[in-house]
Amino acid sequence: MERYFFPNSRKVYVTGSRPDIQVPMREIHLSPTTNPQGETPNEPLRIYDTSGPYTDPDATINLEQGLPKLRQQWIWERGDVEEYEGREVQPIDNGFHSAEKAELFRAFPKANTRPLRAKPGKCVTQMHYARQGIITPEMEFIAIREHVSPEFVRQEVASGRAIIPSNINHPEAEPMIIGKNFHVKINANIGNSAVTSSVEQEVEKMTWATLWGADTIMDLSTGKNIHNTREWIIRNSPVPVGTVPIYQALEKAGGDPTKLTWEMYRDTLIEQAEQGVDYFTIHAGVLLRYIPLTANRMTGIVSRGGSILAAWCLAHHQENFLYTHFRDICEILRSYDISVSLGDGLRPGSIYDANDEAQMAELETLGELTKIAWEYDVQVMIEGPGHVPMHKIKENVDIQQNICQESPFYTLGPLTTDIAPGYDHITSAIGAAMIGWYGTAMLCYVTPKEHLGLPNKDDVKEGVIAYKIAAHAADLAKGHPGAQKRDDALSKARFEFRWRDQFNLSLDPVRAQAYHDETLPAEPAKTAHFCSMCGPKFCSMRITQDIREYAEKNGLSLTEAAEVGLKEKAEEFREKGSSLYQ
Ligand code: IRN
Ligand code: FE2
Repeated sequence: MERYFFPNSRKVYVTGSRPDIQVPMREIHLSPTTNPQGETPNEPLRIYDTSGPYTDPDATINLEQGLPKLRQQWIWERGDVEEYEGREVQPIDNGFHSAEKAELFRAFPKANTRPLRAKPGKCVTQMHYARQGIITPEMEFIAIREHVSPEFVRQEVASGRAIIPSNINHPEAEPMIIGKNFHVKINANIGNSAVTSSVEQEVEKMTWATLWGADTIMDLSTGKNIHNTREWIIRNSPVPVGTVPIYQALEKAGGDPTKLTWEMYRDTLIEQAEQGVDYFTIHAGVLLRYIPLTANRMTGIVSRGGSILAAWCLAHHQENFLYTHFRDICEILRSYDISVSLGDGLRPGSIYDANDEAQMAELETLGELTKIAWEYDVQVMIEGPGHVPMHKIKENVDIQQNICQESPFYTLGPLTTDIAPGYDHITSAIGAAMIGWYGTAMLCYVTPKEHLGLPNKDDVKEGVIAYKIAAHAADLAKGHPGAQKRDDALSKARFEFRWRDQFNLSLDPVRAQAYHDETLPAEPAKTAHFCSMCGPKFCSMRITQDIREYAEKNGLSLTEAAEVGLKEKAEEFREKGSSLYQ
């Protein structure tokens, strides 16, 4: 596979209290500042890095092997897990008749390794350990990543304010945390209809999304090859993987929601649990009595999962089986440490429907389910909208935080207007930045293809970058310690005309340089004290530097220089008399 490396960057690992805690970071190297006195070096900058071993030139990547199982030892050490037979791996029904296509969807070579689960009567969730006062290696890893103390991480997880999605069957993932007192995270959805892509392409979408900064990915594949595609993705993913299990259950029901059963769903949960899915979106708050509340909406039910469950509830005139079986679900989740992301099946799908009764009714139920999950030490986050105009965003967070007792909020955008199909990464990044600032812990990206079609590679990148901007803007506004370092380093490089450093410190160095080179491709332009935007005469930064140099040459501070300047001007005026005004 093709690998990408960021310019002037080096992968570094910070070692924790034990040698197998190796926290990855990207170190960006900068050129020195030059001035008449000589050169002053600029410290390299270390940034949070989600890209995994793919950006480490020393790491060998073999997709057939999967990534190294960095958490394996930690999981075994706790003494709470056992290996077991697991489910029989399903026969591969790839739905294709040609051998060539079948090869594209072949099973992962190591799919038959035995899965882990909690020993009888044990709970293996990070929340469980946190509540017992235990700081796990995962927590310490995160503390180093987030520049906080391990004890702080433990407290946040114990209280339910933060979650560490970390299935014991996904030991390849680098631990990360989702909670309002940590960096705002972003999720990228990948995987879709299996007809249009192969497993290699799906794996590549995952590595591509994490390269640009996705903190988690969700595999939303539908179609007949879900199991295999997911196996390839999980084995090679350095970030937690989420899914919406009702999608696969629906495949098992032949695509007919009314044929779904609890047993089908439960088996799907276990199948995915054994593969290592780190969090499940579960639409357990779509209650039968809430469905009529959507009748007068502009856009009805827009959640895929929500609509499937509404169809089932109405057809059987029974309560949502995810709700009635929620305790059974928690029993499963706690034996693998899968976090639950309580789905917003009734989220508004238009500005018109924002913050309506159906949405708020479901949220009440999600609050109730949060408490139940916590009884089982299951880690929980809450999904939120959707489409919401700016003035109605804040109350979403306030109400969620209140009803769901500060459990992490995870929102889709929200889109702040409906009028820009083709640009919904922008309409939604505006909402995402705001909602992140108000306390949302993770932002689910939206690509430019939203409402229009399946995102391609470029769309995935556009979406991830738009959301990186939103998340980082939120971190700054929240005063997250250290968040501003990168801004300051970039601004300084910009002011000092260290063009290459400006590119390299940016979220997309390739684009930054390409845009610069479009008009000034020559090498000397990389140190020139202007760019083609204002030209040499009108560069404000250059003029500012001239002012500073003028002051320095005359041995003055800027304030003194301003005073001297004023005096000179005043004298000039006096000499010329009133002639200036005639
Ligand atoms: C996030 C917040 N609200 C919804 N999401 C995401 O939307 C969810 O995590 C999943 O990735 C995607 C599709 O959800 P529905 O349409 O099945 O609800
Ligand atoms: Fe939408």
